[in-house]
Amino acid sequence: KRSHHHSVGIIGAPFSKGQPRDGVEKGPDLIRSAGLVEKLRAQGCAVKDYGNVTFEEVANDEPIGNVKRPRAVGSANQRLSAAVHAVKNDGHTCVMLGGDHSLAIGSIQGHAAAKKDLSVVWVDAHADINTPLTSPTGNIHGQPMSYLIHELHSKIPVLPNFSWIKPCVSAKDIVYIGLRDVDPEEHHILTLLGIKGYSMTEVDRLGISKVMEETCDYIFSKVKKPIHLSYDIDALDPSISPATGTPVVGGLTYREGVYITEHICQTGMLSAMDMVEVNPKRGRTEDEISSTVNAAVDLIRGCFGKLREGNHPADYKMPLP
Ligand code: B3U
Ligand code: MN
Ligand code: MN
Repeated sequence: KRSHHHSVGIIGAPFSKGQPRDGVEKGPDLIRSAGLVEKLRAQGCAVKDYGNVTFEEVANDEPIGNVKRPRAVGSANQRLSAAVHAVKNDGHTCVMLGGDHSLAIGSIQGHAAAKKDLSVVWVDAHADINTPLTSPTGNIHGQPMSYLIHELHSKIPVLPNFSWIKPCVSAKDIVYIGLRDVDPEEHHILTLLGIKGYSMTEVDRLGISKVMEETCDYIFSKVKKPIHLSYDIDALDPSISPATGTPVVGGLTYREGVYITEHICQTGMLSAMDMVEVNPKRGRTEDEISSTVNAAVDLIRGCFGKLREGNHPADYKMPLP
């Protein structure tokens, strides 16, 4: 199915305080500089770029327990949530360019405010489901799912600037793909809540086409809910996307990564997506940076109808001799 008209709204979120490494706030402008908007238009999308969200400076953001920079993360996500909500109300599929993965809190919250009952496909080396009390690092980019899941609500302590967050996703509506670095506490949560996931072992066993077929059978088993695709660039193998904060060996190939986006596109149910954790300061060479950024662009293009055979008009006329 081609020539489907996608209407895309892009929001940049140049924010890095969900984790300790500088540079990830450069993600949105770098991904734009690689020609994202032009390339989406060239493949037939209508695109509106809403620019970057601006974030409040937060002074005296002392840790709460071991949770680092809670006030800045809470405030940034509240603004992002409003921006995503507005893009959805304008009728677009929302693309949020991060920034670190703590931004999924605001992105999913804003999406859920506009569309009741989402499913979430989380493509990542990590599960990002630590609670503030289980987190080994205190970095909120390793925790966003915990704030969003109904079933974990009673386990989440009150944090400053987090009181606006309302759990909006059910454990049964989540699928993980690409997992290969999961903390023991996270593994316990995933098992306890029966959350569906395909680690890299399952990707190897089944192949990515079967993983995607099963993923969609699972999320669409009752009703066809809108999909929130949260794509952490570290899901891909570091040989393709080395410029990221926490690379983990043994990741998705470029082709597996793109196949996920093509399959999600084919469902017709993609409603919002995140592309996060692109960090140019973590690339050791220009090639490492461009490989990572170009992969991010190609994954977004795959979500909006880019075909590897080329997007060709259906009415081509052969020249006659
Ligand atoms: N699970 C660890 C490590 C981590 C999570 N996400 C990333 N790293 N990128 C944590 O900090 O919660
Ligand atoms: Mn992540
Ligand atoms: Mn990750």
